[in-house]
Amino acid sequence: MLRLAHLTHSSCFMRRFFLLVSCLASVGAGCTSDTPSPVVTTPARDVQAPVRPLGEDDVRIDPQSPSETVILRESQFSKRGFIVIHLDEAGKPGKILGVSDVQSVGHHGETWINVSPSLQQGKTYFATLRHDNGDNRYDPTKDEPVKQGDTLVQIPFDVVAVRNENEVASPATEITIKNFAFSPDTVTVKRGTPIRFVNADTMNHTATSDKPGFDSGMLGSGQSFTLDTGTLVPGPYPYHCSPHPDMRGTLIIE
Ligand SMILES: [Cu+2]
Repeated sequence: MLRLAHLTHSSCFMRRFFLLVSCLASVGAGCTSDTPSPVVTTPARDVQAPVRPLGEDDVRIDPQSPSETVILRESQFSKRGFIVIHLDEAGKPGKILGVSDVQSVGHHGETWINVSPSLQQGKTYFATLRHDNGDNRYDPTKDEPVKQGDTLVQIPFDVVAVRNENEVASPATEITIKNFAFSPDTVTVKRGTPIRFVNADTMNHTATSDKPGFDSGMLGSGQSFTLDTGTLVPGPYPYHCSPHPDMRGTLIIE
């Protein structure tokens, strides 16, 4: 009897203890001691970092891959302006590597900015903003740097490994060469997705980009060539077969 009473008391104490813990765990969720709320366990992987709200003049940039193109996730302008990409110099925006086209007022989705020299893995860069003086041309002596209060808007970003896990995991996309044609003749892939050209014809063919980009070399019947698109700047790549220039296709790297 005594032992049972002790147990009951003890489990009551434990219940209160867990209630307290669950209250502490859900601070901000409106838990009070009067209304015990169910304990909800959220797997850590589902917890997402809070997204910084976009300011009225602002850009959002994910970590970038080493390449000649900075891909901004989104941006916003209260006046027409430019996005400027800088080298990091002692923790501040330094030498300019690239400038966007003039950006209209309002919100913009993905924006690409070519930079030179290209982004290097392990380095930090900055994006800053300028408001255009009205001539639609970037001129650092005339276009005012954008500030928030007294502080310059400057967004740092890192350059990380060439590919993330998802890109490594993505299977090769296959393009078949048959009856003097590329099939499918237009393919869009994320940069980093391998493209495999398979010559299923009896003739020799190539897959050769019109502008500098890629060239399979001559592929005999049954041979294949795998293109590493991680080395290509995003954009459209019209291509052809060298011996049969009427054979045409387009590869679009996102
Ligand atoms: Cu051909």
